[in-house]
Amino acid sequence: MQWRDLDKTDARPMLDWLSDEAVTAGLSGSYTTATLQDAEAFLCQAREAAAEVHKAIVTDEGEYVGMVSLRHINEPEETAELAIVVRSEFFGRGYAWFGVVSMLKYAFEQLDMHSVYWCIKPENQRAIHFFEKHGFNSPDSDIPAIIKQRHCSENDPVWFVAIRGDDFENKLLSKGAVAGCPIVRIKTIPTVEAGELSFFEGGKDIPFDIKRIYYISKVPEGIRRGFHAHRNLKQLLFCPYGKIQLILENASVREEVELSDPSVGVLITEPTWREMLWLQKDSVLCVAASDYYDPADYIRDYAEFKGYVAKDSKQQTL
Ligand code: T46
Repeated sequence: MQWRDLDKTDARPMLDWLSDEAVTAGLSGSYTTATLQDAEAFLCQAREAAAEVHKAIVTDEGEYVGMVSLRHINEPEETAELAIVVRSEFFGRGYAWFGVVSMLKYAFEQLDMHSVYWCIKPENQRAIHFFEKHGFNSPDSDIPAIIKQRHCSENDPVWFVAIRGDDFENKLLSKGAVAGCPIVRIKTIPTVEAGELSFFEGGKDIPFDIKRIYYISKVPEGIRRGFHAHRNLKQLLFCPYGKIQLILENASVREEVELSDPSVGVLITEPTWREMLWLQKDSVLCVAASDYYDPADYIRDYAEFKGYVAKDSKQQTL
């Protein structure tokens, strides 16, 4: 996934989301009557607007996915407002997160902003859940009056903020666990101007002896794998190259984490449903496992998994 400046050829795919209720229902303003000329006029204006930055989010193949913007860039106050929109066929594939992270980095690193704000209509639960899941929130009282004022016609918007210096990419990592699976730092030794070396030792750095190592490579972007749990197998998963989203579910929660740092891994030692989404082509998923390959250890049926972990957690509470 990539971003680039807006281009006039974006008008047609833009019209796609402008006429898509699944996207526009969550936005303020009415777009149902927008025409190709409106989209072209917007692109023309957006490229020239002062105090605004707009970027197109595109696939590695160059297909237009959506748009991310910084508006009301206030240099003296070092504040700006963020907006993002993604075509519905790209929902749940990591593009929104990519757009948000890229634009926040741009705001803090290139434009020297201090705070970036955005608000979501309360009925847009999908977007609210998305930002909360990534660790963002903000009490209403933290929002500067001038920014709130611009949204006074909206009913009780839910506010979010990112502050310069926030480790927003790793907010979830700082939680320490995903669906009960610990997120672990893998020992890593930097060598001056020659990269870094990471290592872990079975039984010492991870709570099991390693009987098997496997890795998954050459996966195109957007592909999902996994969709199973293990009864007994314990594993450490890490991504030495690229970016992979790991979706984990235990008896009570379903959570996700992005693996992109070679010195971060996720330890799965309890029966946990897993799905892996390749956010970047050619990313590599490496796994150190506590046992030899055994097809009988897999639970590949989701309903069976839910029954299996429900029984397990009932036993633990008895
Ligand atoms: C897991 C996630 C993270 C073997 O023959 N030996 C092996 O050690 C493994 C791991 C797989 N295989 C065979 C079984 C299938 O015919 O390789 C084929 C692909 O395996 P699968 O569809 O299970 O791959 P993923 O990516 O869905 O899941 C894998 C692991 O299997 C699983 O244990 O936790 O990665």
